[in-house]
Amino acid sequence: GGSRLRELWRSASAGSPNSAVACWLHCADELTIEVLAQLDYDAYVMDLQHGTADGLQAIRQLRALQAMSSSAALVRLAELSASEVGRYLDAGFSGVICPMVNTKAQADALVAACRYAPQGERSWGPTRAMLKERVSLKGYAQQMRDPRTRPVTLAMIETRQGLGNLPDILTSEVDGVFIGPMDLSCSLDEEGLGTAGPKTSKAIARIKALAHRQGKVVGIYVSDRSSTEHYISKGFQFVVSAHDKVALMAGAMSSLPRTCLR
Ligand code: 3PY
Ligand code: MG
Repeated sequence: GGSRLRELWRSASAGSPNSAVACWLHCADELTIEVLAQLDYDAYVMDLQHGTADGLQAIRQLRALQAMSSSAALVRLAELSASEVGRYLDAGFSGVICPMVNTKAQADALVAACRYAPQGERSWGPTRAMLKERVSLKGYAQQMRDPRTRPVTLAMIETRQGLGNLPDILTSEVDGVFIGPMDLSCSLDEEGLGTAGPKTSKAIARIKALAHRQGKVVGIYVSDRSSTEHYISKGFQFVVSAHDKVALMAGAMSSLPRTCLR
């Protein structure tokens, strides 16, 4: 799972940033993820902030994915909550994306929630994760300490405050930052939502430059091929390119008889 992302990132070189291409799930449904699993994205993200799944359903989707695929399964949390982080890691998710990380203290709390003492504050109880990995208690504890196999942590930078505190946030031990262009453009009071506006695109370039200077992974959320290719070519290592909801609509529209096109 998560180690697949880390291997990809580790094998990156100057000419080849080895970007992970990810698929985002808004729909709380197992079949949807089973269909999209066929395309073998590097990672699948279950969105507990804006999707329709609750925690139990996200775990059902995780099982469905893992039955068909060895891709990384991540959750986008509804909010920064150590108990939620623990619950999803215990279920076998290999990483977490935390929305609205605005301060270094929040980034530190995210990392602490993913690590056992003395490095962090995660409570012991990897109920399903251990079964999935087929490891002993000791083996699991080792995996969680090993920088190659421990959970992937991505802090979302999507507010003016997060942008202002970015140099500080980047001194935390998160693996990287993940840009939410919708909230970021809102927060910057941009004319239109998304990546295109001048303030937002400048902010995106700044986030990337600062994060890469600090040796962190940078990710971004887009939803079309040209933006995906653009950010891959710019060296972004985690690009969300597909969404179940968008894909479903595009697929249906592609077969709609012309007489029904509005
Ligand atoms: C944003 O663009 O604000 C996101 O959180 C992506 O879902
Ligand atoms: Mg957002």
